[in-house]
Amino acid sequence: MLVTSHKRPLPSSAAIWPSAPTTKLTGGRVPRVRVLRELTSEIMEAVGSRAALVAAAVVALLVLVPEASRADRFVVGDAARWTWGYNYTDWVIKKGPFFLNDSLVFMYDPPNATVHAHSVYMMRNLADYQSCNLKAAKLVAGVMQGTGSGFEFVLKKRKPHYFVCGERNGIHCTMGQMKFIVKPKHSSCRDY
Ligand SMILES: [Cu+2]
Repeated sequence: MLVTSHKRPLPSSAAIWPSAPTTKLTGGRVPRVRVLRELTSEIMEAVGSRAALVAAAVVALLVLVPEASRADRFVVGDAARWTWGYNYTDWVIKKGPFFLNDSLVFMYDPPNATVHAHSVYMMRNLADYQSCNLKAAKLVAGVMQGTGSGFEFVLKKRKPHYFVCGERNGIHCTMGQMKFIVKPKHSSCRDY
């Protein structure tokens, strides 16, 4: 029990029964309200740390859950997934706007005899993006990372993200249209 775990003894064993007549507690000299107050403070001390934790958890849930539940998850290309020839620039226009903490899921099969290998790179700037120049690009997900439930990229920064497929020296980017730009907006700009 909470009270017995406390190191100091309670003011009176009868105090755990606030409904008991006050005459039995102190001969009727101490008003019941004082006994109740002592009891309350004892219990508050005993459970104080736990109560604080619970309160903090409740506050955290209230603050975090609505925020987290507002983040959306997008499978890049929807049913087409991450593949040669799909127009991802159109897809972005159709799906946007995107917000901070939304996530993009890249799904693609590992390379085999019949399927192109794909990957995800991030270009450093617009010029590299436009020319599909991969020299300074950063690898985001390799050819094996799009399998299963896909590779999830969470939009954490409010900057333009220049995504491209880096396969065949940029040919998937230039000829295959495997490129798109996402600049997430701040979550407070969300309409709903
Ligand atoms: Cu590709």
